[in-house]
Amino acid sequence: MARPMTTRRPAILLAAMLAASFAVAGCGGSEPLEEPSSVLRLRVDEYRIVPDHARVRAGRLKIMIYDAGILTHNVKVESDEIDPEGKPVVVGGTPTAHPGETQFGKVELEPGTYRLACTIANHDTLGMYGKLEVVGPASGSSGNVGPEMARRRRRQARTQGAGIAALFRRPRTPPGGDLRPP
Ligand SMILES: [Cu+2]
Repeated sequence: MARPMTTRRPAILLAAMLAASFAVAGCGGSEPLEEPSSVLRLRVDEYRIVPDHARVRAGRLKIMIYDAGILTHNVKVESDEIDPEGKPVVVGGTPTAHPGETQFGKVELEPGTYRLACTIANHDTLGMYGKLEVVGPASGSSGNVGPEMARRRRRQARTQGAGIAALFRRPRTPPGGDLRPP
């Protein structure tokens, strides 16, 4: 009762999920799905994320994927930042969904353009990716998004290595710029 967001009602959610996927089934592809709520509902199969273009508001976003395929899939959110190994920085996403399963992920997003991708095997290169536009005020105006984003980034840095931490500490250093610490 006190935490309605964490209460799982699979049957209702699945129904909503199916309704959402039917609603967007006829879309051409270039027109983004507008999600006024803070829940982004996606359907995944081989090898697609449907819709493959969505627009959401900045802040907390819950990502819900329904695996309508015959293989396991996930959806990760990649920023346009690149880590020292040349790979995109993953800012969040869902755990792996098995066929017929629904999975959830939570992510804090600042305005910008992000990439959605399934990171299982070579699904991404087989076409399993999409575009996520995040619009709205920057995190500074909301008060609590900034610190949460910072916490998330610190956690991510710990798991991905010191190189990432350095990247986040000096996000505006131009390529080829002075990389020595102050
Ligand atoms: Cu996949």
